[in-house]
Amino acid sequence: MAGSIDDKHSLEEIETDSPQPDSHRRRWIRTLAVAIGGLVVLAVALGVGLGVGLRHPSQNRAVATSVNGTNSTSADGGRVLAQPSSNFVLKGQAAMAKEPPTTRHYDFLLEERTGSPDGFDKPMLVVNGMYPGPTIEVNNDDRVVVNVTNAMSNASAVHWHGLFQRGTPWFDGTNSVSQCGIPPGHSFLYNFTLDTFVGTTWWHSHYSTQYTDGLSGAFIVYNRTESLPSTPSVDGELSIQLSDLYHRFSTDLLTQYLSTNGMTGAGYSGTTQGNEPVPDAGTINGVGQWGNSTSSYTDFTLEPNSTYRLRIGNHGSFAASRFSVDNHTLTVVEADGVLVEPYEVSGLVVQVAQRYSVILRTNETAGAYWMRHEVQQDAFTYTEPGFQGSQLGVIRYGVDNSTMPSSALISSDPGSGSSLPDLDSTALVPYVPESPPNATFSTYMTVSMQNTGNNQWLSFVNSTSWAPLQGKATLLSGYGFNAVGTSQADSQLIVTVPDPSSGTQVVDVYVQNYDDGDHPFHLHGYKPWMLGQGQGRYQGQELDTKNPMQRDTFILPAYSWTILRFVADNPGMWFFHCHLTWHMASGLAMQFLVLPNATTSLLASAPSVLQEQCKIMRTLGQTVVG
Ligand SMILES: [Cu+2]
Repeated sequence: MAGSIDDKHSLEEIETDSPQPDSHRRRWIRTLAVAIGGLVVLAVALGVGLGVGLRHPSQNRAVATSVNGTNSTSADGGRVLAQPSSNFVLKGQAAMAKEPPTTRHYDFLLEERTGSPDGFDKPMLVVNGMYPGPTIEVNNDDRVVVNVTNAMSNASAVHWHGLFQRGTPWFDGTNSVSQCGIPPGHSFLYNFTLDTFVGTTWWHSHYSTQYTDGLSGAFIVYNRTESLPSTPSVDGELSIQLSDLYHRFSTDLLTQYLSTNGMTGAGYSGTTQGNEPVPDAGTINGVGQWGNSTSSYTDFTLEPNSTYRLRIGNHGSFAASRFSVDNHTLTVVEADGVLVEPYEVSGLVVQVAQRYSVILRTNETAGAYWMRHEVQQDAFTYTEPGFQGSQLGVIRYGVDNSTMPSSALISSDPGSGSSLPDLDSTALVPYVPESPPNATFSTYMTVSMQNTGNNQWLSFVNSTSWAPLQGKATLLSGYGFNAVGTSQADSQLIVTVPDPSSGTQVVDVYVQNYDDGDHPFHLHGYKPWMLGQGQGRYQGQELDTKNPMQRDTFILPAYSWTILRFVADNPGMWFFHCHLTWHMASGLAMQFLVLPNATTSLLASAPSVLQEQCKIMRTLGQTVVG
């Protein structure tokens, strides 16, 4: 990917509502032509998809589909396509702020294709033929409309991570919670506003382990009036998407992970049941290096003596990601959409599903530098043969766009050129101080992983190991609405936050992690304050109620307590779960039903396609694990 900063067209975006200035007309026509072409492909794929999905509607279809590319719906060999540079060279806040509020339309075609992000051919699930999928860039006062067409052989759902979905909880895109899955061959129209969310986030499939196979992309919400702390202006913005990479299809891995044999077998040693699948490699913006395939790198050619905002996300499934750029320090200015006091680091570890913005200044000697993604191995419990955790990309400036960094440095990280330590995420301070109100409602939960007999390991929140409903969704099927406190029917642990007699409920969540592993938990619909955390048990330790950090994704460390707080003013059914795909699929999830009366009122205006697709899913009888 040659990332010229002049190349800012977006092939995926069809802006129909805003007037097009003359200077943009040619670009717009080209975009429209591409869009029409895409719609033709989409229509063909939809037709094929309908055939694939509904040929045997009464047949019980297993989710573990073998995807080898031969059953692809595409007419171009079924390979993952090359990326437009606009997917990673962002329009940026300054340019976007000049555009009037508008409705931004996107078409997402979900397909099975063969890709080789690191040179190893593997079955993938991708949007519009690309891995990562299209980057969504919007202003905070825009409306977003995404028409998702499922041309895969399994159902799907697309989640917009970190967004609040205020007033539209059914567009949260969470299988078994906010919808029943988009059946194969069907489309679903997501239509939502951004509420108060601004910053860096991402979208991904929230159906079983599908995003592990490639269904993810960046989602940037620009704050029209934002000014970064200590950074008067930036000259460019880049998307940096980090991920671990598995060569095997995720449903195969999941089946083995949940089996009584576990991840054992040929080539593995020293494993025990319950150990999570270890990835083979990692990627930066969908490109990695593995085995003898070490010559492809994602790259950016930047302007010298300029300031860039790198919007970094870990879109992976299991491993944390360390990011650094040789000979450059990075200044952290945003975490999960929250501006933070500038924090200069040599590198930073991004936990699964977390995001950061860092400032990079191109003020070193003109040249090419490695950017590094070091796949963190802390949680690995066995050795994956051929594992390649050191992944590279290129940032260059003041030189031509073919200049490469020294190959001698590939295996010899020179560091940032400073003695600065890496980011300590617990030391982040919100740039705009805010103190949470006092709590009115408290709930307590434990997180653990248990051998449930015969070496079948499952994950538990309290005494419930979550499993997805089939052809039902908790929000749409009344789960928890008549409950007081906690309910756990059908493996759905739901805490119903009661409607307050007056004012708004403020919820404290006490979580005790009994497990020996760290878990990156994500709360949908909210961005809770992190009031406190510590080893062992909670015994009344003082909480941080003066400007605590707010995050939508945070680590629950091994053998620790964590206390979160959120103002329960967003009606809906909100998933709270470990973002490691293997753990979610083995049950590490619960739900908050917030404002049940207001949610019931809202549901009267939910689109009928939700219930229609639930009915189709019940007819298909498609079973899904996790
Ligand atoms: Cu976990």
